[in-house]
Amino acid sequence: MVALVGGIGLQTPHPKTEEPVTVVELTNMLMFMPETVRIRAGTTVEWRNTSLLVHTITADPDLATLAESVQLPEGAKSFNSGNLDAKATFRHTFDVPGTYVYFCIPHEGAMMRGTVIVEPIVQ
Ligand SMILES: [Cu+2]
Repeated sequence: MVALVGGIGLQTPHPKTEEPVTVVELTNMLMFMPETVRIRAGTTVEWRNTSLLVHTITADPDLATLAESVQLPEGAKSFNSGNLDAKATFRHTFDVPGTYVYFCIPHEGAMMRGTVIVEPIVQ
């Protein structure tokens, strides 16, 4: 026999966010999960450090040792989260369409990289 505990749970209402947010996790495996996300221009990616390690989200060629660690569409500004401790989050809104490759400064040698593909807004 299965005992049901708690009865009817209260549903937490969905907060109405002004824009959709795409979540990427920073993992103990030195990977961004998912490694590639596809979003619409003008929307935001939120990175969550669910690992015990310090990571960064870095799309700045000046901070990279390897040229292939960063790719920015023409006209897009570079960005860098700085050190993200365990449980910390970082958000970036992507306005310029194109393909962004970013990396993690402490784990650049381990090729900890992610890709954001930003689709143009279609009317
Ligand atoms: Cu890292």
